[in-house]
Amino acid sequence: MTNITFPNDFTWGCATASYQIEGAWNEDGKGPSIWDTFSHTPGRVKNGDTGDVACDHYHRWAEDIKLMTSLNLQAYRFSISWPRILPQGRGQVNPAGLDFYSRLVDGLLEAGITPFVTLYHWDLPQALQDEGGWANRATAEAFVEYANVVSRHLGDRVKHWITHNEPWVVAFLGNQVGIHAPGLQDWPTALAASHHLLLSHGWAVPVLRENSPGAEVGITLNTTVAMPATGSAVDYHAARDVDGYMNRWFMDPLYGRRYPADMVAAYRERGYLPNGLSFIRDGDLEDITAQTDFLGINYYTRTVADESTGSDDPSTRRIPPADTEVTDFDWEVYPDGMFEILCRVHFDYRPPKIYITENGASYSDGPDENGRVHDERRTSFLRRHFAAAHRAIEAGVPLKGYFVWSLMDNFEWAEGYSQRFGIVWIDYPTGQRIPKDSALWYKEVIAANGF
Ligand code: IFM
Repeated sequence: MTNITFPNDFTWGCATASYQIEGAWNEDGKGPSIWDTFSHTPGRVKNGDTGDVACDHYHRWAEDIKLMTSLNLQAYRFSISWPRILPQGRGQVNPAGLDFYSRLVDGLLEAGITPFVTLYHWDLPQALQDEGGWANRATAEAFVEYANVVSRHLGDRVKHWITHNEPWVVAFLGNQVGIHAPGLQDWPTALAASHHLLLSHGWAVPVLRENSPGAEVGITLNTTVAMPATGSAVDYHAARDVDGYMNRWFMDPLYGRRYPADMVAAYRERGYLPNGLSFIRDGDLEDITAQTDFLGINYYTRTVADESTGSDDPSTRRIPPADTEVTDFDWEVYPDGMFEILCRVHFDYRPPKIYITENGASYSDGPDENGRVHDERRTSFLRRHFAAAHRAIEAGVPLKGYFVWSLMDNFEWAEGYSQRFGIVWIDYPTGQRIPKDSALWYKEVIAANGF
């Protein structure tokens, strides 16, 4: 393979999320989140795992900054726990919560690591879920209050803000498929939630700009590359349906195209919109298109769609292609999809900048007798995805940075601790951190700005 060098201003980082690493679920005035409730409900999470302790990052954050420094990280993407700041979702502020993130931000800046802050990575205050969660328009208003409190406090030092992480997951895995908190299975609820998530993003953008002068503001979407399983017309339509469900339903309104007409028609026909689009009020679609500085793309795998499930529900249309390389999560390894999604987003929607805000893989390799973790499969995965991203840059995509998911093994939602995405191994009983071989390789990539 020839040498690959990234542009001089390219940013290399790692990403995490509050509920997945912090622990301290009920300390220092934090209120309960929907993930506390969900994980404490028997049968919801594999092995009964919870985020109560997780990686104990809440107490080990200083050690974790040293770890990042040792790996040459230039940027760190983390999320803020809303119920640590506003235990009831709105109203009374918890100063201890703000202080925690303030110390973290100061520590990062002292270490020369740029903080990228995600406001919402799924841990909604339970008090807001009790009032209807994201299906309730008032939750979007509460989000703006939360964004205001956080950015007034950190906006002098944080200059990269991400409003939401993966609103598709929040709306649909949480409210339609039901495998994530709050665990509902109701299409109308999920569709209303998706709208209020986007609306809250649009409303928060000007607030963040006001409180954080000169900051870059964006949103992160999980993306897939949807392909038909065969050349048949029905599989073509299945793939288009998956693309509409996961990609276009979010990207189109964000970039001023309103909700995709084919999906609105399909959802009406299937009875998912019994009250039509009544959750959209005058001005909402304009508000959602608030000008952003970047789009965050999370890319993991493609979706090969087929019609044989016989279902109208796009969430059931993924078939794992036979004989392909998969991760330990059974997700197909498809690096070309990185190139394809980056080019598609750039040429179709033209965000001013793009960051890969997540990419990585779950492999379970653990320490050998010498305490080393030889995760060659992860290194190979990353190398191929970095190369695909580089190809996209050469094709003209304004890709400005790459965040590996994840800095460390952590709580993988409904899968608990059974899936390990980290480039750093976590020994959960002791909390010990061991950089895997992929982390040591990544450190060299960052030093060389390529490989
Ligand atoms: O762990 C998650 C993360 O929270 C959001 N994006 C996908 C990752 C892997 O499933």
